[in-house]
Amino acid sequence: MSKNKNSLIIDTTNHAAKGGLLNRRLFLSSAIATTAALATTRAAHSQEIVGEGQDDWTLYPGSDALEYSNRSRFEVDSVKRLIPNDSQEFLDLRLTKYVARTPLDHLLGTITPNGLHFERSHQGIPDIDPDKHFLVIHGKVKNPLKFDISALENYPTVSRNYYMECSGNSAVLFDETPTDQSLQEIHGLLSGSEWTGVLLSTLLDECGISPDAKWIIAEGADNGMMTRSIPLDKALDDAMIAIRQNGERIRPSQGYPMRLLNPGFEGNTSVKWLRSIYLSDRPVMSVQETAKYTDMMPDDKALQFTLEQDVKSIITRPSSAMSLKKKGVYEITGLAWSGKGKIARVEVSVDGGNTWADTALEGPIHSKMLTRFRIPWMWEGSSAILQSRAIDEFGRRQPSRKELLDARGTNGIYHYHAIHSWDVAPNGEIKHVYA
Ligand SMILES: Nc1nc2c(c(=O)[nH]1)N[C@H]1C(S)=C(S)[C@@H](COP(=O)(O)O)O[C@H]1N2
Ligand SMILES: [Mo]
Repeated sequence: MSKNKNSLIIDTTNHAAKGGLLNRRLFLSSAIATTAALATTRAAHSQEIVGEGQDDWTLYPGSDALEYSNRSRFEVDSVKRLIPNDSQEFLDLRLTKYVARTPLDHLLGTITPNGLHFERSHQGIPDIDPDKHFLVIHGKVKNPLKFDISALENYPTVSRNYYMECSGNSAVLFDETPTDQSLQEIHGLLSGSEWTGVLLSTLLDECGISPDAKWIIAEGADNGMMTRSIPLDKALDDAMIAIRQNGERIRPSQGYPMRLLNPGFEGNTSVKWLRSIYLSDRPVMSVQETAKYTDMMPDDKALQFTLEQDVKSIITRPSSAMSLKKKGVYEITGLAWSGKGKIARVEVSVDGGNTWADTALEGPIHSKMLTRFRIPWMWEGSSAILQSRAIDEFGRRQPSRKELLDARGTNGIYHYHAIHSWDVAPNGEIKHVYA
């Protein structure tokens, strides 16, 4: 047995990269669980926990069951942030001013609780009676059909884990000066769920697709009638009409009673409160795919229909929402995702990108879903720059900020997916920087 328990950490064979990054398997081994240094960041000894000064909840009977249960009243910090936008553009377009962001720093695992799913509803959330709502599939089909919610539930359903990300997520990072916004404000237009519904291919099969159909045009039943054109290939691949999210009926803010879900595509294409799918030989060129949601290039031309999202990752802990109180071993953890498929690898650097170490990925790894990565880090109390970079199963690698801006310039606002940097100061404070 080891004479000095700390030797395990200090032993250079366990160092995976410069700056104190340790082998990703260390947390899994029982050896590290007994390591003294860990006590600095892990729970105190159990006798101290059961000690005096605690209210004794065993003395009184608890409250009774509810028909629909709530989370603990102490969970006040884990809330969406409503970030108002009062700009003239928003007023002119009658856009609702709030964009609600997921508290990524409060979450572990990969599923976002329904009440914390990020939310963007351009013209507000309609109050739809499911008995009066239906979906029509028409246009270039042999057999136009109409489906209400109970008809949909009679088809074979699938349940799959997918992330959803607004293409405007992280857009503030196109700015020249680094923002002082938090993790939630910068990256919170991102969530992950188990979605249950009917594959669109099943319904299209029933309608019979005309040979000259190339696009589907999806329309919502909200005040703005959100309309997007999606290539037929996607509709026949993994697009689904989602009716449930994490087991319960999707919520009004997520498109109750049914929404289109295009896994791995920019969030805007997943039309909520879906009421019509029209098959066409061409895209409809709606405002959402001409004036909006196009990628401005440095030469002032714009790329259109850049629907599939790229590979991306972010460190959620430690992050701007906290500061490191003392030296010791911390777990660096975060999320990685790719609009094309599965995450193959995530690396972390704590020295500003000079050296990188492989992280442990938590399985099962789902295609087009958030994947959690983690790696232990021995923080010695000096300044550090924390970064993560993801690679997907097709070898697509997350670019540096410089690589992204060299290719795309700074005229755009969508699809920012470069490596993100957190600066850790010697006093333990954490803020966003460009590195
Ligand atoms: N009908 C309709 N669908 C919509 C929207 C909308 O305003 N109306 N917003 C879109 C945008 S911009 C995004 S990012 C996603 C957000 O989905 P969520 O609110 O469920 O997170 O829905 C998309 N679908
Ligand atoms: Mo969006």
